Order: sequence, then C-alpha cells, then structure tokens
Amino acid sequence: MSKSIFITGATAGFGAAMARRFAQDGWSLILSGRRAERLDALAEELSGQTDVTTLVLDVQDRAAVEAAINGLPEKFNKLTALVNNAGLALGTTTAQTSSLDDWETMIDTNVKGVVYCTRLLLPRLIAHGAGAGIVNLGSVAGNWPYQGGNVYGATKAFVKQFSLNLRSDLQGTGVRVTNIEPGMAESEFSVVRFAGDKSKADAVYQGVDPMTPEDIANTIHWVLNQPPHMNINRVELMPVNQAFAGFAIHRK
Ligand code: NDP
Ligand code: 8X3
Repeated sequence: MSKSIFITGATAGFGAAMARRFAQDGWSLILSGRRAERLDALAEELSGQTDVTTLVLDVQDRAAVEAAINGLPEKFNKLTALVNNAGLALGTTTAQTSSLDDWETMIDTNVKGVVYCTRLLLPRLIAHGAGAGIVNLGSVAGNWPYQGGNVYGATKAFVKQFSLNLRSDLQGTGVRVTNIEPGMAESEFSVVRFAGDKSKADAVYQGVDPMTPEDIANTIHWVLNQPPHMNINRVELMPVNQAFAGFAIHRK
C-alpha cells in the first residue's frame, strides 16, 4: 500500500514545501487550501512524481470540510498521515486594540479547522493503524507569551494541548500525534499577519537568517518516518538568532 498524506494549507509556505518533500518519496498527496490556482500549479508540478489529489477547501467551513472528506476516493479509506498546517496570525496589536473579527478568524482557522479535519479523518487514520500519524502545526507562540501574541498564541496553546490529549485517546490504535512548534520561519506568514504589507513582513526577517519552509518540511518528514513504535510528542525549533526575552517590567 502506498503511503498517503493529507496536508491542509498546501498552497504556500510549510504546506507547499511538505508536498514537495513527500512527493520525492512517492507518497500519495491530498493537498488542500483556498487558492485553487496554486493547488493546480502544485498538482501539475508534482503529478510526474506521485499521485496528487487537490481539494479547494476553507477549513473554517465545517460543512465544506465534511463534504470534501466524505467525498474522498475509496483508495484513501486508509490514510497514513494528516498534517494540520493551515493557519494564520492576524496583527500584532495588543488585546485592548485588536480586532474581534481578526480574533474570530484565527480561532475559526487555527482551532476549529484543526478540530474538524482531525475528527473527520480519524477513522481513516485508525483504519491504517500502526505507522499512521497526525502532525499539528503549533508554534513557539503556544509556549511563550509575547506582546501582541494574544489570541494567536492562545490558538497554538490549544493546538498543543489538543495534540497531547489526542495521544491519550489514541492509545492502542497505533496512530501517533506530534505537535510541531516552530519559531521564526520565512513564508507568507508575515505578509498575511501584516495584511499584505510586504515591507513590514520583510523587516521581520531582516538580519535573522530565519528557518525556511523546507526546514519545517524536513522535520515533519523525519517525524513521520520514525519506526511505528516511536512517537515524537513535540518538537520546538527556532533559528539560532532567535531566543527568549526576559520578563517585562512596567515602572510608574
Ligand atoms: P503561509 O501563510 O505561508 O501558509 C499558510 C497556509 O495556510 C496557506 O497555504 C493558506 O492557504 C492556508 N490557509 C490559511 N487559512 C486557511 C483556511 N481558512 N482554509 C484553508 N487553508 C488556509 O504560512 P506558514 O506556512 O508559515 O504557516 C503554516 C502553519 O505554521 C500555520 O498554522 C502557522 O500558524 C504555523 N507557524 C508558522 C510559523 C512561521 O514563522 N512561519 C511559525 C510557527 C507556526 P490559502 O490562503 O490558499 O487558503
Ligand atoms: C509563528 C511564530 O514567533 O511569530 O507562529 O509567533 S511567532
């Protein structure tokens, strides 16, 4: 049986890099995202290497996620891996000045999207059994507070705890669960966070030598290629030039 991987948010950044990495090994790809033209281009690029299925999908839309997953061809009744990668941060403003709409979009995508895809694909992962795996994209923002991280960091803290709790529930099924917790990696992430302001986004990475989407894809590839008796619970990774700040003290 060829290995199969369902990747959400495959139209950019980590997701596109993962699609390319797993295609090299001949895994069947199910690639999803909202931008159809990006999915088509990726399918065209990779279909010479492996079997590619694309799903134009907004993970915030529960009915659409249900319809897309229920409509998958029979060959995916057993799925090797799910990567809950689709996600975003919006803004770096403090809580008292943030937009409630932005907060809702982050919760709907980073929390509800992950929950929908996981619940709906679990039967196929359990049917695969030993060697199957769920990889969730958490973040250092789920572990460490920073000013302006408010709801984004909280969604990633949810993802971390959901991953750990899934591990508990999936005992005996053979399905592994890993939370990947990256720090700064250059992708479209900051362009999205700063509402399309490319110069603001570029400034984030200036002089840092950030991680790349390929670094993250290689890490996930390593995680999913461990022997079936091994579960990598969490991986926190940062560029060398990123570290921790101390406590913030406000003096009157
Ligand atoms: P990108 O912005 O480059 O890619 C994000 C992907 O998510 C795109 O393919 C986008 O596709 C998809 N996406 C966003 N919203 C939705 C939605 N509602 N439905 C379906 N797909 C959606 O970001 P990254 O690759 O950097 O980020 C990937 C994940 O990693 C995210 O969860 C992010 O929070 C996390 N992360 C990123 C870090 C970084 O520094 N870059 C660090 C730590 C974690 P489309 O717009 O076509 O729908
Ligand atoms: C993205 C990493 O540090 O910008 O999750 O929050 S950070």
